[in-house]
Amino acid sequence: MLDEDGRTTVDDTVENAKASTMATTSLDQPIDVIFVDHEISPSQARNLEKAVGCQVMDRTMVILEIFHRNARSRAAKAQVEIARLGYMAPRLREAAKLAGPQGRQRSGVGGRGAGESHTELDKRKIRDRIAELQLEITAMEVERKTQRARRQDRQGGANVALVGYTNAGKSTLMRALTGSEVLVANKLFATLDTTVRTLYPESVPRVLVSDTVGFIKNLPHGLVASFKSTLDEALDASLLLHVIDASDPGFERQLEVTDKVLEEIEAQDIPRIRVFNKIDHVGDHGDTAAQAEREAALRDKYPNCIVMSARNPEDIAKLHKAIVAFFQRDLVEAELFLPWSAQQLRGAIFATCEVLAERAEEEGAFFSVRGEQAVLDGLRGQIGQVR
Ligand SMILES: Nc1nc2c(ncn2[C@@H]2O[C@H](COP(=O)(O)OP(=O)(O)O)[C@@H](O)[C@H]2O)c(=O)[nH]1
Ligand SMILES: [Mg+2]
Repeated sequence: MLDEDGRTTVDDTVENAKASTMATTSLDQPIDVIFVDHEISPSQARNLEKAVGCQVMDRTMVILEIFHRNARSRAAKAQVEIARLGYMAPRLREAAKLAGPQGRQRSGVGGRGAGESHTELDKRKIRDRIAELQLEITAMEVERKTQRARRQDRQGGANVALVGYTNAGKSTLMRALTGSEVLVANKLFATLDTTVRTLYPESVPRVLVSDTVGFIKNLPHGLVASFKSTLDEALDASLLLHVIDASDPGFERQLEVTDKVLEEIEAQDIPRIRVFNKIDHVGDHGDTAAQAEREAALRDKYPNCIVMSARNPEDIAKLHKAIVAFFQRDLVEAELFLPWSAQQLRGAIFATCEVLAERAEEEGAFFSVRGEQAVLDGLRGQIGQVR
């Protein structure tokens, strides 16, 4: 097949696509979209779409879509929009070119200046919008730095973010750590974003876990900025779980890339636990000797790391424990006395502290608890007032 400029293009892809269309059609399952794991030119995409009769998405577009779904902060959203506009601009031109002089597609809004084609107008609009977004981002960056400093001062919020290469097992761990049944059951009512959930079983303090978009190799150049901005939430975490696929032959390189990006987004000072996942997948299936060897090497090289398999419930429990231990490192143990007249505060004690033991006496109940110093002081104050 030739594209508009007469160059040979995606012959094989089209033939394969046609073949797969037919194969799938015979199964009575129409194809909605074809993904091409490569960057393709706008004209290639058009030609492919014409040939196979369904939507075609290339690698960049799929990645953009993922970023779009993962962008949470205003800055991240703006950054992703810039990348999308940059991606769209040449494609609008292409659409207009292919539609021909009469059948120009209406792809913009608003009136058109004298002698200006829709495409030129769209191009100008896109440029203006990008400039506008860029200004917004600069302003937001300043604001963000202040907010972050304030958040760190407050020290509040036990947040842990899962970061690492794509396919390392982040989402699997996220589900395991937060309880998938709970998830499904809660979905309709969940006010939290789909990628932020509570650590389950719940702990004191309550820990929020967030999944992040995975790192990938061959990230298209134009997407670097938006990728980094989708990692914003990692910046707000007080603990990072850096998940690494220990069974991937290239895991050390992936680990370095992740470390480097974390440094670039200024997350290098956030406490971090390295989680070497998929240990069950090292060597041939069930080759426990190879697994033990890899585990020993990892422990040697990365002190304090966790070596595990997301498929092993005991390992998940261990990881859960390590997370809770991290957030409980500043907790103090104390004894609270709650007179019978102040029993309405019982719920508050259970909600804010870990209750180690409870003992009833004549005048009231004694609680052995573990909690944050400030919380304990607050409870004592409240009890004192009721008395
Ligand atoms: N064998 C094995 N496979 C795993 C493990 N953890 C995750 N996987 C698989 O690895 C693939 C990628 O996992 P996913 O959680 O989507 O990775 P993410 O891209 O980091 O979110 C999935 O097919 C998982 O089932 C593990 O500990 N052992
Ligand atoms: Mg994932």
